[in-house]
Amino acid sequence: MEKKIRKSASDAAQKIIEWGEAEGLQTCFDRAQKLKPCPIGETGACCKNCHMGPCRLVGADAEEKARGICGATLPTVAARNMVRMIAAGTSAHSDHARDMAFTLLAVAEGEAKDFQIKDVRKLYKVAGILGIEFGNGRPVNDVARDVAKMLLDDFGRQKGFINYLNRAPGKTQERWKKWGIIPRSIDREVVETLHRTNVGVDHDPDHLLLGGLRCALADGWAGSMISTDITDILFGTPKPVKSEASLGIFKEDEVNLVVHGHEPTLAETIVDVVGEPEMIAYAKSKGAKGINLGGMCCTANEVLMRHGIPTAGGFTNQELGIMTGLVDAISVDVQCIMPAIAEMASKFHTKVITTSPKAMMKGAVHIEYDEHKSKEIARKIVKLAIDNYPNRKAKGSHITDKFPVIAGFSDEYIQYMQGGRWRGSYRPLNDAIMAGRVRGVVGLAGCDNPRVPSTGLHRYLAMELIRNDVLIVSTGCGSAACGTAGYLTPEMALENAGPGLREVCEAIGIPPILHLGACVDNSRILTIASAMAAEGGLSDEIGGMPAVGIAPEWMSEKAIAIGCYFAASGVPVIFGGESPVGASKEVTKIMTEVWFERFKGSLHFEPDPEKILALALQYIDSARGALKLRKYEPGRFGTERVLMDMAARREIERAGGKPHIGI
Ligand code: NFS
Repeated sequence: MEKKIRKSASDAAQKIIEWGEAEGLQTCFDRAQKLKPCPIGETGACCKNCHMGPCRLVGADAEEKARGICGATLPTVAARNMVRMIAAGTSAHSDHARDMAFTLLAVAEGEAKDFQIKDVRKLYKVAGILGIEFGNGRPVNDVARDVAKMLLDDFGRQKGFINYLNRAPGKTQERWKKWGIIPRSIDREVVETLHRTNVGVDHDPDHLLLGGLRCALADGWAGSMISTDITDILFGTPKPVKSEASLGIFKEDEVNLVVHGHEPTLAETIVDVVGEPEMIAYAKSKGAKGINLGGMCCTANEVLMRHGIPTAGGFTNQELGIMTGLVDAISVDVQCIMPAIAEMASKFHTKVITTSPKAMMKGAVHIEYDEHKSKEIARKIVKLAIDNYPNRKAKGSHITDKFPVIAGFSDEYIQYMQGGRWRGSYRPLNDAIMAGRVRGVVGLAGCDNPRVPSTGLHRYLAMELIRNDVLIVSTGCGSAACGTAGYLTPEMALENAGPGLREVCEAIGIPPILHLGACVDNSRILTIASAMAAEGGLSDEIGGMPAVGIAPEWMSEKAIAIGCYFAASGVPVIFGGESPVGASKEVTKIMTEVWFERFKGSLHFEPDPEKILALALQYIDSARGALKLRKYEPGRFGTERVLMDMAARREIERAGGKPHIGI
């Protein structure tokens, strides 16, 4: 009998996938099976930057001997491919940030009447960082206008450096200065990176990659950080909230509207509008009991973090959500929206609504968003979903299981939890790391991917890391993967964390996996790492901390930009899957060994999840050794107990926790 291979580690997702197979519906999982990656392009050996090619630099001694028609070597081609990904990823996060800055400006100038500054404290914090006058009777909107304008300078400045440079520890900045990678502004770095990869410009792989790091730093310390800060200012800095995660969040007797994509502004307004009595009455007039709002991907993370709106999951769940037959409308903005959803929606009653002037889709209804009339547009979208409710057909794979989730951790709240409003700090966490109660910290981030049993690598690593007393901070679809597995609860610490980590989680009152938000909120990790460096007792720069970044199922160019800004900031980063530059030994060496020497950070690609775990722990332990911290000893703290009994282990394996790679 043919062995059935799981396509998703989530039971809910797997059920829908199997239902879809029986119905003859094609999803990304089927396409991933049929469409094998081109082995030349997959490893970075294909150059199509001009039309003399595409040139494929292959062969046993390709590293030394292969040449493109212009004479480009394999390391040059691989490095160019890599930095193009960085530029594309940076442009995505940062263009999102640009819109946030324009929204803040519109609010400050009284032109976006549906929004107010919700978090004045955060506004003042940012104003303080930027050296903008605040308090003493200065109107809040004046401060907000100056903040917006100053942050907008980070996009087009020609000379100088980004505003937030000084938020990084001094030693980290010195490394950037030494290697010439302090970013001037976002647009300039993206343009220069693309220029350098044009035919006949920059040919030195190391130099190309340094340019890429400069661009990536503009993504992390400008684009993404700006987005996080302005979103907090406008909509509130997250505090822990309770919610749910699963494809089972949709309700049979209510209008189900999904917000999907990355930008929070319209979604925030939709959160307001679905609560309006007239809207609820309108939904009831169509036979529904109410309106149920859910999220997907990072727009979901934004409204989950601030309002506890449930999430249906990450990237690979989007078609599956429609296949429940319960989604009346899905409103999308930008990024990570599969073109496939329009086709899938056409087989159900679901309406797909595009809202960004930058992103349209055949088969979708376009209702263009404009922050100047946000509520009017949000009401149109909600009404469209309500009007579509009576068109629901019986067809669909209804799922009912769902998991509780605690989300909403920010740097500010984590500090608060470690000492209250006036004495918030990272002292308790730093002390716990120094003592070996907490072995280290891992940022578990990045996409979920249909080329592996989707979300399975996140689950496996999350479980194994906390068992090994490693505290996890998670973002993006990494968080969604943990949430839809039921891992984002404090009980996880009690049931599965190593004894030291469990003690610390109980003392501080945090779960062992902290959901920090969307992918742009990886910038929160930079802020936290800088604060931990300033707190003392560990490393005095980000580099050298017992900390690692892992993106086991990455697929987006944005993930590459994130991985590179962490590497340049001093964090060893491990990505899953085949290396997109694996064809070149030289480029691989630069990104691992050379970057580590210069920045104490690196970027590895490792398809085997057990090796990812081993490498992460090795980095953490060697950082502990270099810092002369107490040697980590498993089980030294807390009461001796069996960390995971056989039943728990079987449960994880059944859920795809120990996945086989490839399908
Ligand atoms: Ni990040 Fe968030 Fe998810 Fe990957 Fe896409 S939604 S921005 S890119 S797929 S984690």
